[in-house]
Amino acid sequence: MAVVRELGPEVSDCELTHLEREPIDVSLAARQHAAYQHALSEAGCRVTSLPALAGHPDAVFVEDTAVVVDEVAVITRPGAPSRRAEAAAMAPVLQEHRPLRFIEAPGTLDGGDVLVLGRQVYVGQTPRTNREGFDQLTAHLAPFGYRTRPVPVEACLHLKTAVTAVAMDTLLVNPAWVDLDHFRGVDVVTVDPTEPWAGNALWLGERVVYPAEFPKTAARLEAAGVNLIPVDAGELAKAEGGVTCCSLVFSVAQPNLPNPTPA
Ligand code: CIR
Repeated sequence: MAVVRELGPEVSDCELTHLEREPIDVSLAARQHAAYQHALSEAGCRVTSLPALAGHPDAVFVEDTAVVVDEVAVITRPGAPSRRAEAAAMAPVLQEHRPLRFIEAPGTLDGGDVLVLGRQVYVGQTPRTNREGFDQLTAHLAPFGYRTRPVPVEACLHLKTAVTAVAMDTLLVNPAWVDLDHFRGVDVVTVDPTEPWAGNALWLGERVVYPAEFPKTAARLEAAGVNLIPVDAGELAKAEGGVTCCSLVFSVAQPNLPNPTPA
């Protein structure tokens, strides 16, 4: 299942940390977001689309509001105060699928800083995610056998701006923004050095949703056997959002199928 949220006209007033503000073409961004949802469906996701959240310019970036694993959903407390209400709005949606846990003050944590690879959880140390947030996440996930590891991040917003999974045992990494030593024992594809923003890919099992804006890194991924679904993601990239940021993806039980007719 993939939960997304429609974007509203206020997206132009988004938080920005590393980029200069550029005008966002809201109607183009909405068309690209619709194509992104189509790509999620093509990859096998059932897409639940929530309405835009008025007064919250960054609410389209639902990834930051929760960390969902098979056993539990941890509702975050985003590092940007302007984004805190987005997490509260996600809680009732996820409550239908998982028991909930919460990051509480003074902890802060953005979902974009949390990379789950099997039972190993890498957590970015960024201005959005503090030590208390890391410790609370660790306490919520440890009972289910997850190990957390803090990872310093340089020069970009979130851990997953710099590193994401593209297969069960393969990471896509920009080594200029995160130290490869943290990922020893895992296969790594590095981004093309001329495409520093290319480290954010959305792994959905057999397919990987990936921005069309990074052809050189896409060629590296394809050479490594990764099956890409390209999407145009340029408009929301101006808001520092990538392809993982716009969805929360998790497994749900198959709906009950009718009993087979006895022979
Ligand atoms: C922000 O600064 O919070 C938004 N403009 C971008 C959030 C992107 N989310 C993500 O990388 N998970």
